[in-house]
Amino acid sequence: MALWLFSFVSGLVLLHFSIALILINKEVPQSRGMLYPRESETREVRSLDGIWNFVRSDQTNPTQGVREEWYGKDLSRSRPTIPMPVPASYNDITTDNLRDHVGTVWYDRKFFAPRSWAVDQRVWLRFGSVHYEAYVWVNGQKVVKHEIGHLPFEAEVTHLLNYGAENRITVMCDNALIQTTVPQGRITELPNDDGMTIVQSYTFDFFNYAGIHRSVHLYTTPKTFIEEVVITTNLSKDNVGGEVIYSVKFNGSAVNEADNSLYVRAQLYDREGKLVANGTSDEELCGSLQVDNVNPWWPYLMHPEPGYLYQLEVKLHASNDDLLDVYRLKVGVRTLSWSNATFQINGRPVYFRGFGRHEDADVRGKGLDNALMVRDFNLLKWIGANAYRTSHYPYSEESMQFADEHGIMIVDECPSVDAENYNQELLGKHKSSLEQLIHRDRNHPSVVMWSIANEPRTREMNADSYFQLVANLTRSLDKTRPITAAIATPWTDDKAGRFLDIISFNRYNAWYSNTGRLDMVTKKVVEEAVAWNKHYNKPVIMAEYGADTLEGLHLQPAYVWSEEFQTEVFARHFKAFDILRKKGWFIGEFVWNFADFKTAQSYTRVGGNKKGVFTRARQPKASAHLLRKRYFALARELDDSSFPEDLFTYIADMGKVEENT
Ligand code: GCB
Repeated sequence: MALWLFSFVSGLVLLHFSIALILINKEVPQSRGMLYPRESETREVRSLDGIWNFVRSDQTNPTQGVREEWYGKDLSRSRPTIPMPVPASYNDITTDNLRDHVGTVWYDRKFFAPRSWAVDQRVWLRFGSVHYEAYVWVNGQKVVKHEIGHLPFEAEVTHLLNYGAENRITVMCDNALIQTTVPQGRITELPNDDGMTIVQSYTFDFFNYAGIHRSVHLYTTPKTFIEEVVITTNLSKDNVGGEVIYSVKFNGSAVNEADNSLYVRAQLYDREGKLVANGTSDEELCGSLQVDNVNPWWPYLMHPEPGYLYQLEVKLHASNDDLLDVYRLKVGVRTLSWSNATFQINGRPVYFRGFGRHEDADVRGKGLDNALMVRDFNLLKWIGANAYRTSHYPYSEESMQFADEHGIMIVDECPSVDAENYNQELLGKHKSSLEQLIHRDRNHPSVVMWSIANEPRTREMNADSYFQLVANLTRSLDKTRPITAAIATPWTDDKAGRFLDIISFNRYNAWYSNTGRLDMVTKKVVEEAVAWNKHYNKPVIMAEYGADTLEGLHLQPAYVWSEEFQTEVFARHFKAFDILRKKGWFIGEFVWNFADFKTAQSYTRVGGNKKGVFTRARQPKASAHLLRKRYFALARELDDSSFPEDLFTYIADMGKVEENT
């Protein structure tokens, strides 16, 4: 149960934090299983998405439902329920103040488990993500608890289901953030017109949307099944020969007890479905496949055929050759390498042209929305971006698969944002969030870097030992990708950069500093990037820059909040980036933000953060057209790609831009 609930119930002070002087490196729990649910000849997948029943607890009595065992019967028998879509944030669905509810809410729904599932199978219940903390019951029995949003979790429910009959699933979700959650927040009790009330606050700049954010699935596996598949890939120097190295774990006893010698047959198919490599594993269920004339995975615009994916078919066999389980996944063959000046993919230097983003939309909040996801990828490609950072938490698995398919590189960020008051409990959860993230995303070719935090307070006491431990864990889990963090602390005070491979910095010249002064951007950006590079001798990325912009507001000469101002701010940065690119170690530019997004209420935010290049409804502001020209110009200069036909508007013969060669 969330710590704050206990504090609440026992009448202790709600504000909980501890300051540990010495941070100890404790083991984090290891994730298991959680392969993305996919059908195969041995597996069935059933979606539980739809309209669920929903109840909010009284803010002053958040544990009432647990004490009164609301999970023991239909929720509607304890409280009047309202309909609630899954997946979606619950906050913006109703017309009352559910938006600002703090504490627990409850969901339930019924489903049938077919009779056929009773025989020789295992059944798993999997959540793509629930924010922030989830407690799950099936038919009144406790199934699983998971803390930290934006990450999947699952549990076996074989023994809890009524087969050929109706079942009930109940979820309690708690959105409270305190000083030991990731991210951190505070709960305070404040006087209001009716007495006292509970208020949630946080320093990070996006709305703390909550609920069942991603799909809920039931899926079956055989009794003995493929539990994990880990892929790494290699390329020969000339990029002609490829290697896919796999390692498989199974769960369950072998078919007969004496039979411990299971094996895996791995087959690799190209895009046309042609078998290009196959092999049999060793006793450890590991092996490698050699691919001649390989099609490497390339980022968008770096190659005429970006995002090339093979399909790997993994078949688990008993020693008598019986087929036990089949799982298929997409594989991109690529290599990454980095030095103190460059970042390379398949031996070619990469320059990132990207965005910081949010999972955020009208009505559904942070709920998975396929229409929005496809639209966003269309816009990313229209604008010529080749990368984005999953600021400030892991994005949906579906979007990671899409990034693989479309050749969009991902800087994969864990949910730590604005970390402060470093303490042992926070460290444990922060490390666990990275462990879960890497476990989930390690096989995606699109993931090219781990971001271990956004804007941690890295001048604070303990920041050095804290980030050393976080970086060490990340490296121990994955040596194939570099580590970064988006830092806003001035380089003079920063204590975390030395543990990173790539320095990313966030800075808002002409916005938060020297507001409105377009003449105070270029030099400052150059000076700061140079200082970071000198200080740490590592490649540098500008991970955030931008300006809030109200769509349709036009002011000439440029004035803050106008479309002219955003465009000018970008152009002044582009100039700095071009000076920096010549230095050899400046490897990328990420605009803040892809689209406007919702934040907590504040007098600095008009309906949310408006630094989007696109509106919240995903329409371009003036800056989008400028950015598009820049990103395609960079792609042409660096990656030899050609301009889209509609990049420049015809003006007159003299104004016509040089023909696309
Ligand atoms: C930042 C944060 C981001 C904010 C942005 C802003 O530095 O990383 O979460 O939204 O600034 O617009 O203030």
